Amino acid sequence: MGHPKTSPRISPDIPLDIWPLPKGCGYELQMQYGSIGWAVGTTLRYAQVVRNKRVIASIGDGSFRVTAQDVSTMLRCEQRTIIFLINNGGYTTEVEIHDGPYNVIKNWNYTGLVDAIHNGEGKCWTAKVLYEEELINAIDTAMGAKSDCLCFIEVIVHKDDTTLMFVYLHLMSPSMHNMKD
Ligand SMILES: Cc1ncc(C[n+]2csc(CCOP(=O)(O)OP(=O)(O)O)c2C)c(N)n1
Ligand SMILES: [Mg+2]
Repeated sequence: MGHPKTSPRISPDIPLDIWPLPKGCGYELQMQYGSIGWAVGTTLRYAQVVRNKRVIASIGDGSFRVTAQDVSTMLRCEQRTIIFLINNGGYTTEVEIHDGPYNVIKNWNYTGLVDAIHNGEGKCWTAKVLYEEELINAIDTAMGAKSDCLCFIEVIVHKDDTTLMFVYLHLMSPSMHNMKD
């Protein structure tokens, strides 16, 4: 969220090219800060500032596990955030830059972890999805029947599933993949 005394930024009239957002919809990107683990704490704070809105967060498995305990405070504060946990089994961004065995991380049951944090106190709903139809159903539920809950949707994707930006990066700089220590 940047400086703690500032409010979340409001997106400009011309939204991001890659993620067209409705006018007036704020957003924050981890790329500005460059540290994994940032997104969970940021989501907590953001939701606390914009109580009249619903925050949607998309967080990688490697990043989420660094600061996962903040979900506990989100529940205590009765936040209704929707978190998409992108589980691709490791540090795919790092794989694209410099591959190595250290980019594979021990897989967790992320929905199970959030269920354990929930522990029956507060309003929380979790789902683990593998297919597009399941994802669509989960979004419908999060926006409908569970709109009063913190919704945590773990999306299982292929380990090489990455952003278009990295595809471009590859095309422009194929030598990146051949870097040696
Ligand atoms: C504190 C910190 N440690 C290490 C890194 C290096 N790093 C950049 S991206 C990344 C992997 C993030 O993994 P994940 O959140 O699962 O996202 P994915 O790349 O798999 O989509 C790492 C370790 C970092 N940016 N910040
Ligand atoms: Mg990952």
